[in-house]
Amino acid sequence: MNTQVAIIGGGPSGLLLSQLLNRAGIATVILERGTRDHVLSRIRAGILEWGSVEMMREAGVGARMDAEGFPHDGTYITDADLMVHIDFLALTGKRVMVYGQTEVTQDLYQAQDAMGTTIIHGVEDVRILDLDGPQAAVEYTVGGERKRLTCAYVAGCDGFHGVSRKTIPEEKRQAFERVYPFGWLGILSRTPPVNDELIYANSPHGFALASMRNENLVRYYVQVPLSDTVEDWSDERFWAEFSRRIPASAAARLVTGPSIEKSIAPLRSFVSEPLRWGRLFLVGDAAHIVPPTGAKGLNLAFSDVFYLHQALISALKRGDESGIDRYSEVALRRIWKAMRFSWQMTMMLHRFDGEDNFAAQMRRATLAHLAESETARRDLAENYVGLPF
Ligand code: FAS
Ligand code: PHB
Repeated sequence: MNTQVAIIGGGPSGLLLSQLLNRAGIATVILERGTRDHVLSRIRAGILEWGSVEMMREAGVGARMDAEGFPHDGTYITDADLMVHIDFLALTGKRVMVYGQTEVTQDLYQAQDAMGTTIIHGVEDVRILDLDGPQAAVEYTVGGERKRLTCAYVAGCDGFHGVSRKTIPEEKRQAFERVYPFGWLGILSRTPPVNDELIYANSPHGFALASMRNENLVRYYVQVPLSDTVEDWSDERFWAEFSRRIPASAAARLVTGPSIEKSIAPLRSFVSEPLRWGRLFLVGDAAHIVPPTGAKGLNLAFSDVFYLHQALISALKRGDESGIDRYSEVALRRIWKAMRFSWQMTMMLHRFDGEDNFAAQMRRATLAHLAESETARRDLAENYVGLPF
């Protein structure tokens, strides 16, 4: 089989890239390890930067997002009972959209089906070959049969545990990493949100985040030690811990209920350079991971897609390879700024086991400055809503 762009991974980055390329008349094949149900069962991101919103609309998949998503003009950063409102709209003229990654992925799959693009699920043992030849090749097994797909370019959209990054020789890759000594325990519950906007809560007991999916479905998180498992956390224990970490005024409004999903995600900052190796281009979590404190993971994947789809269209439609030659350098410039913001938000809002009283004071002083300085609030706001592409 032959195509123009082989896309490894049918998550949000692979799907959006395929959608944008096919709308430009470029043929793709997506090779996805999991079933569609498995991909859609994962509960992940909840916030879209406005640049991501505009990409969804440009890709022709913004209708349900615009109908069912919730534009948010701000968020709260709290320290015990100190509540600092970050007014995105007043400070930057931009807002964000509350619309879950599950819905984004669902919308993209639906649009891809409508276009009749080729998505092959259940692939195993993917190998990426001939990256320095006149055309690349991808070999894979599906239904017990070994297959070979030739293509002009390969997009590695297969996430942190995928095969694409490891296809680049280890001695040619440089990794940058920070692993945090805690995770986030997240729940979904069919209850009304405790607040109209998100609350990022710092407290002496640790971090909590009050997010949402709609007016009767919340997504709440608490920071937990890496040694904890979901089994250690009954709903009762979660609600008690969550309510003592958010401000008392919010806790007084908290409506609790049974969790319908509960999971623990580890936190890490990670970047692998370069993003290109011959005819292979790394995209999204295949190249980088951010702690979810800055709501950047999904948005950074879309940022890579923004640059790569334009570069591939130029190369394949006009023979202009300048975009693909600069993809790694240009995408990494924005990746590192989001990496910094996500790290800074994580350091500002989490308690580290064994930290001394000076560290706790630095956190409190940072939040106190945020409360008093419009400049500090504008810096946070412009990073949160998304820096320009
Ligand atoms: P994905 O990992 O989503 O997709 C990669 C796809 O490739 C998967 O479908 C996988 O099955 C497939 N694949 C893997 N190996 C393959 C192979 N060898 N062959 C074929 N296919 C293969 N971001 C936020 O902004 N906010 C959050 O709250 C948040 N929470 C998260 C919680 C968890 C537990 C995780 C893991 C991530 C979270 N993220 C969050 C980040 C997340 O949203 C990612 O940034 C986003 O899924 C990135 O999308 P992709 O790059 O498409 O990678
Ligand atoms: C979520 O709703 O899942 C969410 C929102 C904001 C974050 C992280 C996760 O920073």
